[in-house]
Amino acid sequence: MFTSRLRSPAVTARVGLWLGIAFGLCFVTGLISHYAQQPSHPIPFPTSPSWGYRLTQGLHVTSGVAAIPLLLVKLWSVLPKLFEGLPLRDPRALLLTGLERASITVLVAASIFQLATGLFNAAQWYPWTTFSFRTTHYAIAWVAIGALVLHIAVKLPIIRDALTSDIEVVTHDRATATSPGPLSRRALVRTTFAAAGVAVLATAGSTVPWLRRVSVFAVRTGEGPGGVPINKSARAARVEESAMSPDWRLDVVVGGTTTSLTYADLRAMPQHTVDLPIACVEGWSAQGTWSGVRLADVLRLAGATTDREVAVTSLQQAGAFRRTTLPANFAADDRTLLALDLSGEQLSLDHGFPCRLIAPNRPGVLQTKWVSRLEVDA
Ligand SMILES: Nc1nc2c(c(=O)[nH]1)N[C@H]1C(S)=C(S)[C@@H](COP(=O)(O)O)O[C@H]1N2
Ligand SMILES: [Mo]
Repeated sequence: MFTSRLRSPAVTARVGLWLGIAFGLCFVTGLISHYAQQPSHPIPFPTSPSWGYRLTQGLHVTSGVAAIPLLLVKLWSVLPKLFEGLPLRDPRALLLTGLERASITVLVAASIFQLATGLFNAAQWYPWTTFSFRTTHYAIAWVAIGALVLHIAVKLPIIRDALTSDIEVVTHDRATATSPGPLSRRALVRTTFAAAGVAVLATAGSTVPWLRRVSVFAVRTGEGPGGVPINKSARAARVEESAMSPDWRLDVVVGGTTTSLTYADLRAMPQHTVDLPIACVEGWSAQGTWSGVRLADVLRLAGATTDREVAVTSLQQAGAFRRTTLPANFAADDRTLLALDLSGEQLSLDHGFPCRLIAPNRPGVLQTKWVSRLEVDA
């Protein structure tokens, strides 16, 4: 069994190096995304650059997708290890081998869990109903990265050796790995990197416009009104009636005192235009030209100062994103609008009519649509 010379540490180390880089990038950008979505920030999350989250979340999803072929080939290359016998006679060696295998089991399980749940989430397929995606994906990320660091530390000597010698060198090969495979090691590694490259192109298209045509994996390639895709429709959010109602008001509650503004009131205020992206946590993003009123102007009109966080509530009655918290530095930023128009046209119902929040460097999931209420402490 397992006689192929392709299953060699020389291959494992090369693919593993790039898998490690992809995991590291994915981990760091994931931490950023998790932090950005916290309701409050001990260290303020910056509002600039406006495209920051677009970049980090695009990298997060892309590096995660690239990791899939890398992980598959890496696991394939070490498969024989699964069948190696345990050193049963030597208790010390048995303990060490046992610990190493346990840590690898944790690493493999956590990695597969992260890549699978991430992929499902990006495809907007939620087979899980019993746990929160974000909390779980975040917790297991620490498990995966901890196990990865341990794994690299244990394997460092052999990794260094394998990476500094020619790929065809057989020093670290198993004794039984003697038959040449159907392709050379170099070709196998190149094919693996090419597969990761294809996966990157196929995903990055949801963020990079000119790549859209080749992006078979990009989940939201359909153009919506104003060149911005639609995530949740007004129908799905069950707001069609309330959003179209002539009774719609924007209630601005400042320390218990409510100021109600009509749509015409908002239209009569000074209008501003900003170019800001919608950058979805699922990895797709699109730039839009938004016009409307500055959130800070609305707050001041209602007698609020702009140094407080703002609770933003949607007409939507159910769902996790109906109510979001806008940190004080976002509320004060001049680019943060209650948008009434997209691309010079009245906001479509699906993009959040009568008005939606649009702020710089903010996860798409927090760019609340169909806003009906703002609340600030006095
Ligand atoms: N009320 C409400 N606002 C919402 C959502 C929602 O489900 N309900 N989805 C959010 C998500 S996940 C994204 S990515 C953006 C997408 O905005 P768009 O549909 O206008 O592109 O809206 C956000 N605003
Ligand atoms: Mo989103």
